Amino acid sequence: MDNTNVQIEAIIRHWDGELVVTHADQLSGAWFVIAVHSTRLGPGAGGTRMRAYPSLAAAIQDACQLARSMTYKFAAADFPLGGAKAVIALPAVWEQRGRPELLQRFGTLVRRLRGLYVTGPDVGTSATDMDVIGTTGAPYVFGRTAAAGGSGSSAPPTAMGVFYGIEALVAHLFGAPELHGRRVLVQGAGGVGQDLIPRLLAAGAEVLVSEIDPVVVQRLQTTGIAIIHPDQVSGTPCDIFAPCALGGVLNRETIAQLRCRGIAGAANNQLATAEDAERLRARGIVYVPDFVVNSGGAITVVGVEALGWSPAQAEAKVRAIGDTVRQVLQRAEADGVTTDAAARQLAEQRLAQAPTPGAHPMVIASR
Ligand code: PPY
Repeated sequence: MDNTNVQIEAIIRHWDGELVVTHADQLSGAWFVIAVHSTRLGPGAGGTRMRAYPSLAAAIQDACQLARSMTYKFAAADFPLGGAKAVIALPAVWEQRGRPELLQRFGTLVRRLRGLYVTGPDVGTSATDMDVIGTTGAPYVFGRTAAAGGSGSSAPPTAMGVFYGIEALVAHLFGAPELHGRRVLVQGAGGVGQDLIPRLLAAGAEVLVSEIDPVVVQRLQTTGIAIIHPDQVSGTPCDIFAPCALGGVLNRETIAQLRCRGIAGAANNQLATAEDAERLRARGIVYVPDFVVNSGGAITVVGVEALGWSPAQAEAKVRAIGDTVRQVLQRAEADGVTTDAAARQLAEQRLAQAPTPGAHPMVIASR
């Protein structure tokens, strides 16, 4: 058997999830990968990430790891969904022109799973893309635009949850939640980052931003916000570091360089390895687990679109993320464990009380 098969076998065998669906999209050369990690608390839910990967194995690995985080995210938020994730792994050469048809073919695959997996936006997909996926994938598609009957982008409620999480972190570190005069470094001014920045500024924080897209950097420069070169992020002194770009940013090298007191941001899978939680603790840096603080978007769009939440109810649930952060930080301190371990313990307690995988009725559907 060649090396690729060995890799794929190892990834799936060593993963603790329930199911991986792979589909070769012949017309585009893309792969569709849907990883359902857990259906203990409800249907597997998670956004669709769309980008190029070096290999199919890398795409499967990303989907599996992100799906596991979704399980913990919904469990920590006490929300009735399981964890899953989809990846549309684009070929190296690809025509944007074929995007709508590609998304529609992906939607067909989602619908054929009959609610075992429900989707939403992630890195590389937007509310507009959800509209297109929804033409074939409804009712298993969340986060469509308001015009298409959805609740719109999940970025603003995600940013709101991260903001409450930062306030709780600041209160834990400094004794009061006020952000006035606190220096916050936001890595990534994409969907969530660009919504978080004005919230932080309005609260009186000093905001530094790092961004790799030159077009976005140019736009930020006109606002007068301090721009940090992407290579300088870990070494820049700040009170709070808010990773809002891609995962893996907290690793052996960056943790050694960090000059922040605490970390809370929206990116999924910020820790490169499980040991990095201990490395942060050893350095006295308080890390708010990503899956605790970045659930605002997912719970809002599904809460509003499937559970009939009012905007006020959704806001209250997002505000409660701050309470969960406080609880996790206190528990970690009291038990002398990492914040990551404390948060996982909280999520695992909820999972342990739930029925066995597959026992849950698959009834989540968007309006
Ligand atoms: C995430 O929070 O990382 C998501 O994947 C977002 C999401 C998940 C499920 C439905 C809508 C949005």
